[in-house]
Amino acid sequence: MAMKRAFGSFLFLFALVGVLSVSAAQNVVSLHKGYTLSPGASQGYPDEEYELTNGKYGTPVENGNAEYYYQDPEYVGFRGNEEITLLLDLGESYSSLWTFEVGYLREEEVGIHAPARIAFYLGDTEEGDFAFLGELTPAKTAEKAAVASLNVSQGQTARFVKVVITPEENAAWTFLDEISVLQGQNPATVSPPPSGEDSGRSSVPPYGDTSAPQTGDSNLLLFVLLCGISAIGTFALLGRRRFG
Ligand SMILES: [Ca+2]
Repeated sequence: MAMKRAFGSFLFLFALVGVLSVSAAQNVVSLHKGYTLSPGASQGYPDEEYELTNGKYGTPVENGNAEYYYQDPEYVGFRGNEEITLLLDLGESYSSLWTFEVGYLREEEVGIHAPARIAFYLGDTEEGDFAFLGELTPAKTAEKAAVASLNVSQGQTARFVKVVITPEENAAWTFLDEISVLQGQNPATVSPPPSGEDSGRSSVPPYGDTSAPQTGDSNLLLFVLLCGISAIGTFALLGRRRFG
């Protein structure tokens, strides 16, 4: 019996450590950092107090019988199809940067289109050279609000991140709600939690074609395995309490 208890406790602790290390695998280093936008946001849908790095995402706003995301002031709107450049200053140089994300809206009934392309560049100084990191073609998912993620195959080091967003040719508007740079362990070797703590949004990958390799199904397998071990450990402990 004592052996069984010890085994149950071991499994529980093992699973707990696994789950904790998964959630601590990546850290959002862009949170509340400053940036410049060129061109600036539209006056009707302005960027107040660095909304694109505040960790918050837009949610639907009720309007009569309909719900529209674009009416949430969390969105920053850009009119027309002019290229948008965001230059993010992380404040200091960070290493082990693995994931680069842009939250965007696709609400075509009101003229808001998903970006045609999103490209990322890294630099050490604001005025210096920027090296091309990768490019995404955001997918037209069923969900209106989505996050395009670039996972790179080598951890990067940089202080400045330049994000160039190319609107669709016929887009009247482009709406963005968050730009994130994540630091930590290679997400290809550690499973992400099922949903982000900050976003409250599904992490179903919205990405289409990308020049950087994507992570494989092994992440999901690892996560399911950890959940299974956690369940077994919990049941073992419960059994111990009930019958021990
Ligand atoms: Ca935001």
